Amino acid sequence: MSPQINLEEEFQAKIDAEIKIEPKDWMPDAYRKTLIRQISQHAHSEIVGMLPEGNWLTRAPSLKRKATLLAKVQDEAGHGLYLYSAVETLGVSRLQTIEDLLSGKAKYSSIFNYPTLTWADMGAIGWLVDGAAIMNQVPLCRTSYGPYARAMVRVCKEESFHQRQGYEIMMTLMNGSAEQKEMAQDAMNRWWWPAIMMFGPTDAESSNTEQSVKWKIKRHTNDELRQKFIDATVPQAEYIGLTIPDKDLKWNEDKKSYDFGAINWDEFWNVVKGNGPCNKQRLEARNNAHNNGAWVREAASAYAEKRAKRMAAKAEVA
Ligand code: BYC
Repeated sequence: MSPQINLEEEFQAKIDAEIKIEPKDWMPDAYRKTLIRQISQHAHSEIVGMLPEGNWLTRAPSLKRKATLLAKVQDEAGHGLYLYSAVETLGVSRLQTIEDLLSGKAKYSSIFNYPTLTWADMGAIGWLVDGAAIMNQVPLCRTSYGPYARAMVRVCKEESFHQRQGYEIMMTLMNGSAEQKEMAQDAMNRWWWPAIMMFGPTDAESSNTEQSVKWKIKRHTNDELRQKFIDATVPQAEYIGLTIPDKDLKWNEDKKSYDFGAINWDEFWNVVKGNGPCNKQRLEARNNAHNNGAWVREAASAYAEKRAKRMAAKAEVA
């Protein structure tokens, strides 16, 4: 048996025994590559995900709403930072990872390429988008790569607060005037299907799931998580009087879950390929933010250089 095969078998045995893989452990190149891809896409999603909600910070209907939304958007920035740190432990530089986003080479979640047209969209995003994120990310607290799993624990606690604040916005609107109810239903109509698509292509079309499940990077398939999300969310919608925009949605007593209508995969791939309603706007905003922050990076690295020289001179004197 070649030493490589031995290493791979030992690696898989560790995964099967639920032992976490740590940065300095041996890992197959493909495992490292998959993690770099998934964690960096996840980090980019958190950062780009600040934009649609950031759009409403100056127009929140009260000081309390503004403070809550501000805290949520800041949490997303924090999530991005933990995740960029986790990617760095795999041997890629943060700058390279960020450049891949800015050039359009790297993917980020399709959901953030839709516009936020009304205040109710803040409710729909918190409830549905963060709700979908929790469904996907709670199992990631047990993902096989240690730094990713540990980052996800705090992320999930915060996502849970985000989901509740979103649902509470929807509930308030549904207890309000006819116009407010209409606004909430309109947001539901626009965000439901994109939220369902967030889980990624069907298992039959998903190129990465089988191997990622074997490596316990993913604990569930895309379709399993999508179904769990639908089953959990339909009663929440019914409770506050919202209608799910899917005429084929129906409880299936045999499988004890909901059947649902066909997903528009052409729309999904179109958005993933960069042609969604806001893709260009999102990348432009990120590039502008990066360029406007150049002086901060220069100042910080000049200071670091100066400090290193001072320390070296001190060491010489001593
Ligand atoms: N959008 O083989 P598959 C958040 C790509 S942030 C765009 O199933 P995988 C939040 C996929 O990358 C939410 N692309 O892939 C933030 C792959 O292409 P590549 C983000 C998508 O990786 C702020 C191809 O399609 N969450 O929650 O096994 C405010 C085939 O797919 C999407 C995460 O990133 C998509 N929706 O499974 C509020 C969680 N779906 O890379 C909320 C971590 C698929 O081969 N990520 N693609 O060229 C994951 O769990 C997995 O990466 C996915 C996809 C389930 C997303």
